[in-house]
Parts: sequence; C-alpha cells; structure tokens
Amino acid sequence: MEALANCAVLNTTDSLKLSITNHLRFTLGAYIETASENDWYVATSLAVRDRVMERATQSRRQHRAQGVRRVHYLSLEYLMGRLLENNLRNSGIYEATKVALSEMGKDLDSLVQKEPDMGLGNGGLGRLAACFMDSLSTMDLPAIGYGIHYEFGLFRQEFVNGKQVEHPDAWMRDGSPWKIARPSYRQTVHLYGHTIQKFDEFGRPHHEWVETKCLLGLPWDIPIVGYDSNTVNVLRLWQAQADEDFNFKVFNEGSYIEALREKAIAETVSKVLYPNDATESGKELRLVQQYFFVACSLADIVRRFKTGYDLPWSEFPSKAAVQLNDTHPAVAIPELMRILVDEEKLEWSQAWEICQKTFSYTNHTLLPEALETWNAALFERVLPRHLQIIFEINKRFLEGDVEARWPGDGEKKRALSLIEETGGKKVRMAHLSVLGSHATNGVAALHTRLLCERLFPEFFELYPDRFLNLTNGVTFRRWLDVCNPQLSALITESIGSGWLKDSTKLIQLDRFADDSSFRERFHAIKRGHKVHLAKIIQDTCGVSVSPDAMFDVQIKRLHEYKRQHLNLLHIVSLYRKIIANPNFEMAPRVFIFGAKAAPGYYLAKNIIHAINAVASKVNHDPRVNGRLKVIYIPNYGVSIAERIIPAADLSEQISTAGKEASGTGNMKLALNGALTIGTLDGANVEILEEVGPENIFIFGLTVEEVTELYAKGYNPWDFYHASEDLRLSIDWLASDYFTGNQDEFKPFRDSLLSHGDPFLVMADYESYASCQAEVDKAYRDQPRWQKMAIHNTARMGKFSSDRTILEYAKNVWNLPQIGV
Ligand code: AZC
Repeated sequence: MEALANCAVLNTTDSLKLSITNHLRFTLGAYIETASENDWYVATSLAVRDRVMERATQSRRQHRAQGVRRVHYLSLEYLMGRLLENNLRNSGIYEATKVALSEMGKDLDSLVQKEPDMGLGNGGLGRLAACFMDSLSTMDLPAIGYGIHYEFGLFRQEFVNGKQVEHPDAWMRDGSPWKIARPSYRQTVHLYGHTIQKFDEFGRPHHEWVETKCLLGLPWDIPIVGYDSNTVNVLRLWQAQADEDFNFKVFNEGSYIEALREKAIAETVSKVLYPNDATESGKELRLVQQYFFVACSLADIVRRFKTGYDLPWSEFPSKAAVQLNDTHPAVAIPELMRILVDEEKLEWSQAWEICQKTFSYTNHTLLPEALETWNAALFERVLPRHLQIIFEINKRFLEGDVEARWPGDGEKKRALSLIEETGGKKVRMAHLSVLGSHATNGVAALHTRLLCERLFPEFFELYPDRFLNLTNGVTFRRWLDVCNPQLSALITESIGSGWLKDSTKLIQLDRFADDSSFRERFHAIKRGHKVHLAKIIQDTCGVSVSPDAMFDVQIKRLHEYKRQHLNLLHIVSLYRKIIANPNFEMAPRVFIFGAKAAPGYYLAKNIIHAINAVASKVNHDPRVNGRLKVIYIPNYGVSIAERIIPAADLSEQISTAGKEASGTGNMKLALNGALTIGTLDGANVEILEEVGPENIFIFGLTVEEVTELYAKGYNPWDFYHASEDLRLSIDWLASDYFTGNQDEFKPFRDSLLSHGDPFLVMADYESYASCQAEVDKAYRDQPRWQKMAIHNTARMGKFSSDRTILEYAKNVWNLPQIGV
C-alpha cells in the first residue's frame, strides 16, 4: 500500500511478531506459553495502535503546521463496533498480522472476536457518526469527533420467555487497548448556580455566572485510521470526574463518606448512554450530559485556537467548523455565545456572527416526539446563564428578522420562536439549531424536502439558502471489505482495486450481471455467508435453518414507524395459509429480525414478544414442513449486523412513507447484494433511482397519498373489514393460540384498530402482501434474482459515506483535503 511506504519496515511479519510478543511480555506481563486469548487480542491491538499513533501525531502536526480549518463533529453517540479488524484492513496490515500470529500458533479471526463492541449509540444516528469518522480520515480531511466516554453503552438484550430483558453493557470492564487518556487536556465544566449583573467602569452591564458546581472532563482519544491514507484523526470522548475540591468543605468537616457520595454523583454524568433512539425523556441528567460534553469540547476547540494562532476572534470560523449531529449538542450555540460575550468580552452582534459561521446542523428525524424541547424551568436551574442567552437570541430574532419580514404578525412569531409557550415554557432545540447555524441539512432528498415544507416552513421561507440536502452514506470499508472480504476480493479481481476509495468505480461491476460464471461465484459467496449465519442461528437460537431458503431480514431499532409488525402480520398470514393448505407453494423463507426496543417503550416490547411467540410456534410446527422459519436474533448490534448483512437475500425497509429520515441499513444490505422490499420513504427513493424499478420491490402509500388518506379521514377498521386475510391474521394473533393467553397481544391489536393505527399498517397491508408474492416469484427464478442482486451491489456507489463527507466538506464546512 503506497501511502504506508514510509513505515513499511514496521509492517513486516517479523516486526509485528516482535511488537506483539513485547506487548505480551512487557505491557501485560504474560508468558507467551500461558497468555490467554484475551491477552493475545490486547497485545495485537496494542501493536497495531503503536503504528497508528505514530501517524496520528504526524496528522496533528501537519494540520497544525498548515493552519487548516478543521471540522469538529459533535455527537452524543458513536456506534463504533469492533476496531481491530477494521484498523488492520484500513492500514493494509491485515495479511501480515494474520501470518505473524499464525506463525506463533494463533488465529487472528478468532482473536478479533474477543473484542467487545463499542456500542456507544442507539441506532442510525450513532452509526452514521462512526461511518463519517472513517470517511473523514480516508478522505484526508482534518477532523475531530467529540462525544461522551460512556462507561455503559447501549444495554445488552436478552429474551426471557420471549420478552426483552435489559442488562448493562460493561464494554470496558477490562479496559480497551484503543483508548488513550489525555489528562493534560482535562477541562472544567460549571453547572447550576445563578447569574448576577455587574457593571464595568463605563457603566456597561455584563453577566457573571456564580456559585456553580464544577465537574471535570477527562478526554480519552481513539485513533481513527483511514483506508489507504496516512491521515489518522481522533475521536475524543469525555469522561466526567469530580473536581478535586468538590465539596471540600464537607470533606474538611470530616464527612468523608458524604464527600465521596457527592463524588460518585458527579461521575454518573458519563456513566450510561440513554437508550432512547427517537423519544426524548426530558431528564435532568440528559441535559447535564449534553452540556458536559459540549462545554468540554468547545473549551478544547477554543484552547486550540488561542494557543495555535495569534488571530482575532473574527478568524475563529476560518479555523473551526462545528457540526451538530442532531439537536443533542445544540447547547453549544449559547455556550459559544457565553464564551465570546461574557469571557472574551465581544460585542453581541460580532459573537452572533461568529456563532452562525461556526455551526451547522443535521436533522435526523421528523417524528414530533423526537424533537427535543427542554422545560425552561429545568433549563434555568441547570444552565441559568444559557437560558438568559437563549431569551436574548430569541428577542433579537423576533424583533429583528421576523418583524422585518412579517410586521406585526403574532402567529409567525409564535411559530418561529425559540420558546414554546403552550403548557409551560419550553426551549425548542431544533429552532435554536437552525437559527444559530449557517446550514441545516436533511439526510435524504425526500427528508430534506419534508424538512423545508413541513417541519420548518417558516424558517425555510425566511432563510431558504440555509437549507440543503446531504444524503447519508455508509463506509464501504466496514460494510463490505471487513464484513464481506470474499465479495470485496471478487470485486477487486473483476474491476481492479480503487473502488474502495472511489466508490463511483463500482458501477463497472454492472456488466458482470450477464456473466453466468460471475453470477455463480457471487452466489457462492452469498451462500457461504448464509451457511455461516445458519450456524450462528443454531448456536444462539437453537433453531436449524436451511441456507437454501430465502433469508428475509429486518434489522434496525424496534419502532412502530419502522413497522416490524407489518412484517409479522404477513408472516402470520403465510403460516395460516400453510396450515389451511398443506400443498401451499412458496419459496422456503427464513424471516430474520434483529432489534432492540427502548426499555420504556411498552408497545415496541409487546411487538418483540409477539414476534418471538409466533417464532416459537412456527419453528416447531411440523405442518410448516420447512417452508417457514422465524428467527429473532437477540442483542442486535454492529458485530452481529456484520454477520447478517452479507447473508441477506431480502432487505425489509417498510416504514410509513414520510417517517424514516433516510435509513442506512437499506444501503448496507443492497451493497451486499440483498434486494429491497420497501416503501417510497427516506433514501429508498434514491436507491430506487439508482438500481432501477426492475431491481427493487416497491409498495405502499406515498407521502402524498398518506396526506390524502388523512384528509379524507383514516379508519383502520375499513381495511380490517375489507381484507379477509388481514382480519383472520390479526384475530389469530390476538387469540390465545400463540401464548395460551387471550390478552397477551391485545395492546398490539388495539394499536392497529381502536387506537387508530398511527403508522398505517392496515392501509399498507394488502399492497405489502402482494409485493411479497412478487418477491416469492422472483426468488424462484434464481438466475433473475442473482442478476438483480449484482445490479444492486454495482449501483450502490452513490451511497458511500465518502461521497456524503465530501459534500459536507465542500458545501457546508469549506474544508480542504490534506494529504499527510
Ligand atoms: C436516524 C433516522 O431515524 C434514520 O432514518 C437515519 O438514517 C439515521 O438517523 C442517520 O441519519 N435517527 C436516529 O437514529 N435518531 C434520532 C434522534 O433521530
């Protein structure tokens, strides 16, 4: 690999062997003869980290020397998964390391499995941040990711009698070889207290925030290795610590225990990731988490600006771009204002201009319940000065731009205000984000259109140039090269190397769809992954499945809008038909689910239970005779996704139109040759454009049709009465057949009927079922299916996160690519 030529000597088998054994002996104090598998995993990771850190230092030095603008990605979530294999492949030393280990009697592939997933995120938003970090390094863009060093990531899911039970995820109980503490960059964060107004010698007022409580933030750096590039950026995660003299007074009075209790409380701030992916709970600890990591990160950015350059504040945005990953870090806007106005004594209007130039904001959802608002009283208690600043921003905005555009229009002011007045004052974080930044983007074309038309129509009218679309993407390194090395090798053999870094080249694979010997090899790779997944299913679920059946996959968070229950109703319908007609013909199918539900989301948990209950009947019913299996793989996460995705034939992307902002699983699955059954929602629309209507299965209401249906008045009972198939399936599911208890799935049935079916499962059912019949027909024509699959892989070039990141760099951050 060209880019690594300068450290070639470090990357030989001999050199790697020496590093690994040295780490075993001197870092871990283990004997080679008796070292555990975990010791070997840690020693190997440290050997890789040594090589990577060298480049991280070089990158930092280069970026500093050139004085380039950097992007700072602020995200409360990073769903990184495992790092060892990714780092080995990205740095081009996978083969050498494999040989080095095997010469010492160790198998790299099994060591890789020792690494616990770094699951510091809930779902799409967190995984997107991880893909972006990979692309930023690969595309040689100067970047730092900022987040929280959670002691516990997303909970571990287990099923007990088919019901979800949550356990803590102690991912770093044994430490992690990838993270490095940077105590010299520790920061102090203030919270609570109150503000006082003071006057300077000219009688000008200023504000002081006093009698605060302090927290410390210790940064941990994780190097992010680019593919075929020398840039190594870092992900900097903050851990909360009690201030040294936290409650010193109590300590002095001899209340040793009490002082330590307070210290423990301080440290809860970075203890645990909130396990909600879409609904916000408005909890104080969550606000404290948000402010804690934002304050640490901004202080770090400001420190770098002040020590690295001798420039006026007006130049700050030319050195620092800050991207807000959803509204979770939006408190960064009043925090930067506070720093500039209160500490650096800038004029308000200059500070505000700097803020807007610095920040940009990505929206990830239109769901009203996911739009963050904070109760103003709570906000004031935790961040009194920030609330004052928000009020001031709002006042100037409403009296300025809004009044100028719509004089005397109270309705417009209510709609645009940063403060929602109904039912107690609330701070609208999305409005704050749009107003305090120069760019707001949606994550797929349809989503961006709806953002402008439905979520922020008034802001869009006022500032149309601020809105843009940046369709999501995924890193082809993890989601093809690492998880499907066999397919990656076949592609390279067919179209040459280079496509992993320039995804537009992938289209060259398209012509191989007509080559039957290529098709056979493509198919053999898929089958190999299905055999492997079948073994995992046998081991984890105790169910045997045939690798020749269609693997029909729905993997994502469990949410009503994603409609796992629509999938389930179709399964129940097939089961009923098989029982009613022993000769019912269908291509054998294995329905595979993977999804966690937010612990407090009652209905989602009821749906999980229903899927498991149907699974246990179907999988043990001899009448089914191999045609149907239902598998719910527990504890879905990045690593198991890497096993499921290459093995999938069909990808379920069946959200209610207008609800899924983009989706990224849809891209990963299509990239690995799964065909999509989907609605015209999120990025599915753009996947359809790329693959063509003959290579995808589209069904269901469009966004416009959904609107029309509601305008007419939607009544799910109409659909219940009109479709015998649907009626029989729902009633059967709600009977005592599956669990022995009549009422078990009443919440599920009620949600679809008496509670109005908010996500239009009933309205889309018939269209979905008949589309599934088309899927069945297509799968039975294997040459056709395989051609379609190859076209899907070949035409996914657009959905590389490299493309997305280069668009951000050009259209939002104005960032140069720097070769290191
Ligand atoms: C998700 C969206 O639901 C998904 O459609 C999108 O692909 C992904 O972000 C990345 O943009 N949103 C979240 O995970 N979480 C929130 C709070 O929206």
